[in-house]
Amino acid sequence: MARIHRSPYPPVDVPDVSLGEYVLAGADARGRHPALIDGATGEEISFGDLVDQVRSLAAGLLASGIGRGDVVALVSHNQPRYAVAFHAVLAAGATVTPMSPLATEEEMARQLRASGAVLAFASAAAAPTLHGAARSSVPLDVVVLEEAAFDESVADGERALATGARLPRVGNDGVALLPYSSGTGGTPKGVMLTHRNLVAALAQHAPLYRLTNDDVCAAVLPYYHIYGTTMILNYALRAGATQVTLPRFDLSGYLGLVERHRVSRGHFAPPLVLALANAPEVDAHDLSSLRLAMCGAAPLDVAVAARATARTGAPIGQGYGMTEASPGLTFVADEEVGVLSSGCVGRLVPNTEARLVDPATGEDSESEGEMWARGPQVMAGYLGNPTATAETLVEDGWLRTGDILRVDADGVWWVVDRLKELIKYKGYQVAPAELEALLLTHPDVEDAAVIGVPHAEGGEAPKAFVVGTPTEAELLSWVAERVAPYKRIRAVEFVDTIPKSPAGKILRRVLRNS
Ligand code: 4UW
Repeated sequence: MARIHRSPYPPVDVPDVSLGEYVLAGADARGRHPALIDGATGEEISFGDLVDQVRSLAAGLLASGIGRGDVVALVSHNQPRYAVAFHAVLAAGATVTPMSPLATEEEMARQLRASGAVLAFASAAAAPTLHGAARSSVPLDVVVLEEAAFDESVADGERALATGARLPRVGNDGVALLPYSSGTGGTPKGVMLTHRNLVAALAQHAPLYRLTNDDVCAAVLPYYHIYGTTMILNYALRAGATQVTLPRFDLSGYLGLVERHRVSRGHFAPPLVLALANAPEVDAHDLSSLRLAMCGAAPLDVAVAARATARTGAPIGQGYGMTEASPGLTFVADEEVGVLSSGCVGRLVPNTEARLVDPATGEDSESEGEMWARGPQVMAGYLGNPTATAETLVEDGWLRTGDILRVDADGVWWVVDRLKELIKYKGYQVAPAELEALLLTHPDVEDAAVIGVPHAEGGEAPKAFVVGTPTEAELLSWVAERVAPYKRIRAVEFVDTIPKSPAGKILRRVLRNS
């Protein structure tokens, strides 16, 4: 018998509007209030300017033939224009596929091909790699966010609007965002998140995560990851809060930014909490503006969290979820941060149900098992991959998370273990299957398997077991040339054979215990 756990919060209404309409609803009225500030250059976009630029760029995109059904890649570090490009693509009726600007040419080419992207917005730093990807396999135009061509597209659109061009009604049933995730196994797949999924994700947090237009957020976690997209970029825009962007995380940059801009709310991942807990320079900064912080994307060590709180003054609450759930499933509500144990991940967000299924028996368990979740934030499926979709979205719309969770009698949840193959390096997804496939293309590698092992800075990191003759140093640098930095293999062990089941499946547990 299914044992269904339900959110303790009253259901929220998920309005029937597009993501852009929902997120930018109050923006016009906010006028000159700063929406986004570039922490590196000081460049600022107000809410009023953001709406104008989004509308103009959307009209420019429509005039150049981009619209409903098209996919546009967005490949950039955090900067204010990220928000303009993101919402303009959506306002034109098209879909954003986000990607790390540090991805290699082959990684970019793969996602461009798989998503069918017809245009890309890129940061100046990512543009050369993207041009390379476009030349080698996927012809597409690249508009660089920091260059004049971007301003010209906005100006073209402004003229088009002035002479009567209209933006389409976007609705909420289409795919707004197509991030890539390996889900519960295999290689990265396009996660189809509809406008409705993403509006729901924001609406579901509204009673729990109370940002106002007095809040200032530091956007250091990348917008291209679902945590950054939903919990920072779109949440802060909807709430009228100001977000200050940093191109990449470095502790000094972050601390200086909190102090200078009086950042009120922390959006953390475990490596940032670790740095706040340990680095001496934290004490040299006035962090008194930070009133509350959230953390997610990977397991948080309770002792480390307590040390970070002691030094910053900000209690830390966790959220838990995954790309396939837009991403939030559980969350520690503001008023319970510092009240509930910092090791827990809070309660089920509104309109969300969960089951705990024993992976050994397939039976529902009362308090611990693989979490299956259901709610309006759960993806429509994987693009062009009905097999993976059917394995992940099982009967009656339950999303298999691939994580083992526990719930107590008060409805408070803990992440206990990860069942799926995914490795999380600093909160970023690393798919073992992707690294294994790459290793097998090395001429001197006969067989290979990859697992996650504990890593001081990254939480965990990929380790390869290899049958073959290359040296460790050679193999590490060969892989490093071919993958984004966060996917690098950090250790190699040479073995005689890779343990496999009779069906040929790698026995990772055996490797883990070896
Ligand atoms: N504790 C332990 C956690 C936790 C965790 C995620 O890259 P993805 O697909 O997605 C994310 C989502 C992060 C996120 C969700 C909800 C939320 O409120 C928030 O802000 C505070 C951030 O990273 O990886 C999904 C996988 O990451 C692990 C877990 O294995 C999950 O399936 N994970 N959050 N708090 N592990």
